[in-house]
Amino acid sequence: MTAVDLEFDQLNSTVDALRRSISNRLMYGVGKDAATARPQDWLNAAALAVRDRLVARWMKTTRHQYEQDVKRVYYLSMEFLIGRTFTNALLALGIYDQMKEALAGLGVDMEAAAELEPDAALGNGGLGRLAACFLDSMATLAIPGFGYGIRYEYGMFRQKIIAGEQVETPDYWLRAGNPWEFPRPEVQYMVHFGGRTIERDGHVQWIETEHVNAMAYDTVIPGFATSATNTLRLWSARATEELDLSAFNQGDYRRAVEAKETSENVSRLLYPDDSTPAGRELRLRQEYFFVSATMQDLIRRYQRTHSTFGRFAEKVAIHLNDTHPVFAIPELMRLLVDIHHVPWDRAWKLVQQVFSYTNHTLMPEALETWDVEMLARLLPRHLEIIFDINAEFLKDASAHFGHDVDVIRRISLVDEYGQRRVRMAHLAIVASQKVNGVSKLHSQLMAREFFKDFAHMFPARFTNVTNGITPRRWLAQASPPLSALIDQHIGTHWRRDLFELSKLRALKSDAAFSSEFRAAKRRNKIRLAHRLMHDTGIMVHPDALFDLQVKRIHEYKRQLLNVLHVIVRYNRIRAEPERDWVPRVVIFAGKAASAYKMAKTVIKLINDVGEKVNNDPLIGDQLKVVFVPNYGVSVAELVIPAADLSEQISMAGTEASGTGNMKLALNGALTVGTMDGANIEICDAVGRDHIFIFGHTAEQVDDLRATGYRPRQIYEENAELRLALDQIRTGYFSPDDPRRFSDIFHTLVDWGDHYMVLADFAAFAEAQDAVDARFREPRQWTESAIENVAGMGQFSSDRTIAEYAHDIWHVKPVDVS
Ligand code: 26V
Repeated sequence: MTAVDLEFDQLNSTVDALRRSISNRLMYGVGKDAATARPQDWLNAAALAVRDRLVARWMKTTRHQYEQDVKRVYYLSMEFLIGRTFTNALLALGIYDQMKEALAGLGVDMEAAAELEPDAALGNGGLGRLAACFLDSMATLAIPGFGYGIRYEYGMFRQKIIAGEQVETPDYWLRAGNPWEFPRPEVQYMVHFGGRTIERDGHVQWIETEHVNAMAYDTVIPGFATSATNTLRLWSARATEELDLSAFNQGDYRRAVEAKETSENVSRLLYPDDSTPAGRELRLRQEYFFVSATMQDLIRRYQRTHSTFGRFAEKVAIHLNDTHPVFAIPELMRLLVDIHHVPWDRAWKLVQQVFSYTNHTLMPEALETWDVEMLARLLPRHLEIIFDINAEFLKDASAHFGHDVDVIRRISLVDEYGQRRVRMAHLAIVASQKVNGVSKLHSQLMAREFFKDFAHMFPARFTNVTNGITPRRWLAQASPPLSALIDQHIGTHWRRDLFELSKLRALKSDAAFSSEFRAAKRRNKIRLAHRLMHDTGIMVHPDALFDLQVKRIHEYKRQLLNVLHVIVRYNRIRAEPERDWVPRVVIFAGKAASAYKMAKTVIKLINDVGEKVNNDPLIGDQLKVVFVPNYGVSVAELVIPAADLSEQISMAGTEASGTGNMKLALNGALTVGTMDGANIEICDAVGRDHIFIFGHTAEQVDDLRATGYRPRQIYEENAELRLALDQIRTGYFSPDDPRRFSDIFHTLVDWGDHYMVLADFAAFAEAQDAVDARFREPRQWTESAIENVAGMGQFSSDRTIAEYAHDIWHVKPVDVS
């Protein structure tokens, strides 16, 4: 590479310099002047001024990575739930106050402008947000990590609540442009579909395919307080010229344009469903589209500095965020064997050295499989490769297990029962050098139950890496009052070393600190109360206990358990309105997959119960029920810092980890939770006295199921619960449509109560009574809250990424000095 020495402005970040940059960017970047600029234009100009300051670091990091010929991590994920970038980038650069002042000098209120930035909502929930926290941590730790995914034009749908029901509207998040991305039209790869395979000169060729180009868009990922800066590369579908021309030459212009549109659909929208594999061809195309481009890109990058594949495994680690990117495995095999003519055995060895896989859910309905017939039609070469991998694997398995047909049938990559399907998790496990779960319990269940045959064959492959969250976004950015208080007492270094928070333990009985801690929480509660008033018209009192359950709406997460308790509480208050109740605001937020009827009914039930409770003059401020619409990263940043209580009440054994549980505890909320996912580790970290644990453990759930679970008996024997369920069944909350919720009743009482809501109800109600008792003692409550914050060190995604880097990827930080 030859290069001239460029002369460009070295940008400093004094208030004056920033003001000048913003003015320049407004004029020359956005094309407006102060007279015509709308708030959105100011935001874009300011964002470009920030971006300019990141770019020099970005170039430098890339150059260092190249010069040091570092091993790189490719983090493949269908979802990256980044949220907003502006404030995050300001904090990473340490120029928040300067920018605020510079904008104020230009007559712009920065915080108001920041609210105009749309969320990059390119994900459904936990898995996507985890990927975003990981990008933040990889950059902060200077790990040479690339995120790879899809640049969906439509992200997660926007949720409106109309007459208590979820209404989905499309989220065209790119409407006002995206100042954080760089289009790279020069980086395009062709991705093929369909066709057939032939053998020629001893090599397989995949011919007569249709194709689409994948074009790269790069987003800068700044590390916090470091010049290390990484890249998130997202692919967008572009019609290939061949495709345009073939129809055009035949004189059919309209068909040519239509074909172009159709081929570009592949990156159009995010599948808004995390509950079932939407058995859709387009989803399969998406998965293959982005991994094919990614594998081509990483081979090209490797080949820039290496002439053979001899050092491939020393320089490349590829991580599969769940099974969605698993086609990367046969695709890399295809590229190595068919295109680069690496012998099969050697290619397979390389593949097994570079891949690793994280499982994020054991819910059987979410484990991906693909119909063999569809694969034969869309990806015929990949199906052959998968069959070949399977044949060899089953040979090894027979050797390992003896000829036990049951085991062989269970572990085969192909489910032969009924319509043949490829099991993507099995392919991921067979091809990966490490496979991990996301909490201790989840990893145990994986190795001992769900994938036990694999764990028997490859014991060293299975491991645990408990999830984490970035403290930059989830404390520093989301809660300015609490961050400032912590800074005053223990300094600012906790942002990079979250274990520093343990120093707060020494202050837990300090009366002055406790009262400032309470004041910080109160400010966050007031901020939320204002927004609730504005958005929902519901007035809540900031001295009430703010009780949050915020997450995707799903039966296994048991929002219904929470609602049942709300109803019981309501009945109790109505029976004795004069008693001295602990006032509560029960806040729900979350989206339901659009096809998930039961989840949508649960949203309606929450709103109907809220309608009744909130308007009952007997109740007043003792109880409020609020559903906050459109849960996503930005809403989370608003509501989480305002929580007193965190509901983590999934049936034990179903929530792989949870990360909202960590965000809430980090913000000083006490958890009421089951022994599930990372709750168990949170319990260990904060101490049994500072968390409200209830309900059946995973083992007890199994036992109960084995001995015969009878929900109707619980219904009959618990009078308070029976009343609540009867109210649901008979239309007490839905007088306009008394049978609206009868399916909810029957699901719980008559149809098996699959998630054992009734089995845990009594224990849950008891735990809630203990919550009330503790909340009556503000000093004790605050002590527990401080213990929670102090115990969160291990839940930083920096710790998580350090473990991946050391134990799984074997990568080291790049030296950026
Ligand atoms: C599945 C599918 C199927 C096809 C349609 C689109 C789609 C999108 C996502 C999923 C799987 C979602 C799995 C997931 O989000 N798991 C969550 O991962 C978190 C991070 O590890 C973890 O904390 C949560 O417990 C787990 O539910």
